[in-house]
Amino acid sequence: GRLKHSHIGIVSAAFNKGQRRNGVKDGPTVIKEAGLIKRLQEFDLKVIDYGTVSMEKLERNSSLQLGPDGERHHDAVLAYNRELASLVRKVIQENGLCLTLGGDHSIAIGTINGHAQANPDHQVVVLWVDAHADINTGGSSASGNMHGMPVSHHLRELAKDVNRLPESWPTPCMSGNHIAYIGLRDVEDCEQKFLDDLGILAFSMKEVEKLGIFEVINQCFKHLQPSTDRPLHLSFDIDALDPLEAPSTGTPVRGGLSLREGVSIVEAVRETGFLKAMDLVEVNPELGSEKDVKLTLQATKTILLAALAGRRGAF
Ligand code: 5AB
Ligand code: MN
Ligand code: MN
Ligand code: MN
Repeated sequence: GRLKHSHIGIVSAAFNKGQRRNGVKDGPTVIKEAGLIKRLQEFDLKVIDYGTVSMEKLERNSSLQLGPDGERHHDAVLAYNRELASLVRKVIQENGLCLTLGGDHSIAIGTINGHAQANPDHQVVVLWVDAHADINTGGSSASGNMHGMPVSHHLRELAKDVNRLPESWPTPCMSGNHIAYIGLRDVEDCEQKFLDDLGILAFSMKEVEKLGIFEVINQCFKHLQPSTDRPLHLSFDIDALDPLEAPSTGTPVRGGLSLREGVSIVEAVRETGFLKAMDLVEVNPELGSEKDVKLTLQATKTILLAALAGRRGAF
């Protein structure tokens, strides 16, 4: 049945090797220091902090290993995500809902895989809220940064284009009709071709502007059909929001979602009753001024409070 979200497990994915800026690994710490857990507890949520999946084990071998198609830190990114996936699986099994704080967006390789592991008999469906499509393969990517590639790792249709660990991890767990996007405005030509060829439902800022945010949200849910048999995964990249709302992020793109539109999306996600995993990624407290960081953390907390407690209001 519908989840009441009375229990939430939080995982900190302090990871930065999916892109080139160090500070994004401190996202989980600053979000938690901003009082997230206490605030959620005030709304009668049972919150368990599962701690941090750290990069330390990987750091011994931190030399830049390129994957077969030039993916930067390829094996480190996948090894980290394999460990993250096990924890996310456990947290979903124990609490029914896992919030993962990133870290860069490559951590969605692990969180979605872990979500699928926790629901082996069901089809996980994904709502991806982002300025970017993050569907590059090693071969299509110009940057080599794996935070631009997590989606391709999960798609059966792109299976042969993705380079995996020797044990062939991660196994693809969904098809193009199991993901929908909101907020896109910086999509590369190769990525647009993947979206078109796979018939993926994607609402760019242009469609948000034209249709309005509620029509966009409704069409996403009509398509994804979240249910007991189709648990919902929300992957929220803070750069989906306009940089005026959330400036402290590595790849800001102007002309984004207002905070109000972001809140409307996550409120609707919560109201489905089928949210089982959420990622909040790409907050980088080393970027911008003190004021920028503060704004970004306020926006992040507003999104999380609305998504998990169904509340608006000041922190
Ligand atoms: B993010 C770009 N498409 O592949 C690439 O922030 C940007 O997780 C990726 O959405 C942005 O490098 C990744 C140019
Ligand atoms: Mn992005
Ligand atoms: Mn992203
Ligand atoms: Mn980014």
